[in-house]
Amino acid sequence: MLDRSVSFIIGDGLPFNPIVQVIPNFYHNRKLANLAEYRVGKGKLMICGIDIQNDLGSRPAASQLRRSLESYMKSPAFAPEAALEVEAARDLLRQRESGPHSETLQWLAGREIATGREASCDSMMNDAHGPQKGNDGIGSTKWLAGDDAAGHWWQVDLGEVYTLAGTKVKFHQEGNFLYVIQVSSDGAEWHVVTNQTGQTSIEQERNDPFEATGRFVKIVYNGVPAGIPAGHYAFEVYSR
Ligand SMILES: [Ca+2]
Repeated sequence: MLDRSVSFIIGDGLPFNPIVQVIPNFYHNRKLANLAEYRVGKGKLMICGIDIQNDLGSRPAASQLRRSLESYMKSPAFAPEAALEVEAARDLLRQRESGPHSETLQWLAGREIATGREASCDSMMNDAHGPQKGNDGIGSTKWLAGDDAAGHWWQVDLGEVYTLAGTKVKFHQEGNFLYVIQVSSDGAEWHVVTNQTGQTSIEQERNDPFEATGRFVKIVYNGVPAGIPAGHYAFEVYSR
């Protein structure tokens, strides 16, 4: 459900007691909520950043959440304690349209365009862990570099130039992988769109939203945990 959600930044000075709080990453420590309730004037407001509108037939959890929320809001139990001024409530809802500021994961709802495309790399452990395993759409297969040196890269050719919204990588294990994501239109001139060389996360999956146009997308593993080769199960690229 959270893949199809947006988070609201609850600004300083506003009451913060959300029903669903989102824990941001280490570097963007902000108060985020996916679900929160407020009194606004004489009314009551439920703010939901999770998609409980679309494709409910194939998303039973979202469908159930909607039903539960609706029944909760009709019940006397729906009595928000925290109050918001009308203007503050408006600002909160406006964020959704303001793009990058809202740490939105909306881009993940875009089209995934890298699976099955031609992949290459500068190093691989063996044929069973070749570059194509990194974007074959199969969760159990992985690309692995041939050794545990830093600096190995993997890239995908999307076939044509796209407007890109972000990437999602699932490393072959948890660990503090340091990486840079680069984009190129011609495979020769590269632009850095995401720089994660200073981060401390050990999460196995990382989402990196960015705005760029390009045909080739490359991940360079600038740092790997001791004794662990670069590599990933999946590298996804999303277009707008
Ligand atoms: Ca795979």
